[in-house]
Amino acid sequence: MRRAQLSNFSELPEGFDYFPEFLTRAEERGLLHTFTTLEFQAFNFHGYVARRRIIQYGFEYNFGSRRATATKPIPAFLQPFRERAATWANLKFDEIIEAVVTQYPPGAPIGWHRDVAQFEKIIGISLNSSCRMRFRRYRKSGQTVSVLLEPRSAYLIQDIARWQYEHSISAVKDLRFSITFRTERSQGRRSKNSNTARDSVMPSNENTTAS
Ligand SMILES: O=C(O)CCC(=O)C(=O)O
Repeated sequence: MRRAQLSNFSELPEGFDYFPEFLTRAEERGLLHTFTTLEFQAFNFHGYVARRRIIQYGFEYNFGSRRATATKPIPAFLQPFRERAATWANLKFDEIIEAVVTQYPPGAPIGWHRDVAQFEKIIGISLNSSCRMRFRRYRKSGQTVSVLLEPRSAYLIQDIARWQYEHSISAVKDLRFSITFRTERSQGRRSKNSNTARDSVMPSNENTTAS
């Protein structure tokens, strides 16, 4: 497994991993072309419409009902990357049950949040432009650390980085897309690093998360 040569990599929470050039340039071009055909939807968080737009496959999460329900299957164009992501994260292909493609127009951020508790591991792939992902302890004080996510790179968030930290992305300078793959969090396999009492369907900071 390759790791980013980043000066602050060692400061990032345990459970975060980074894979530069996870996609080839040709794969990135192909995906960006496919994305032009997708019908992205506004991300609506309790009536607040965020600037980023999304399309969800496999499962979709409803912030009103706080439930993830089955939706259209993960499409063929994402399958090779689902498989690659599963191999990198030591997962079986079908453990990845959800895929979200997100479009960030210039200026769009994603605010501080910990992903909803129905899901466990997160693998994110960045396309078209770079952005800065930040981490800080979830509902605790402490410093913020950040990592540059370059186009074609992937990151993995699991264990401590998944449950004891929240993350955000600063407003992007240029159009960015991401593919987020998530595994199911089974009741019987609750992470020892999670804190059930705090497994709310955050965002912990609704204003910035929905921005
Ligand atoms: O765009 C990304 O890479 C991050 C997405 C994210 O944090 C989320 O959808 O919860």
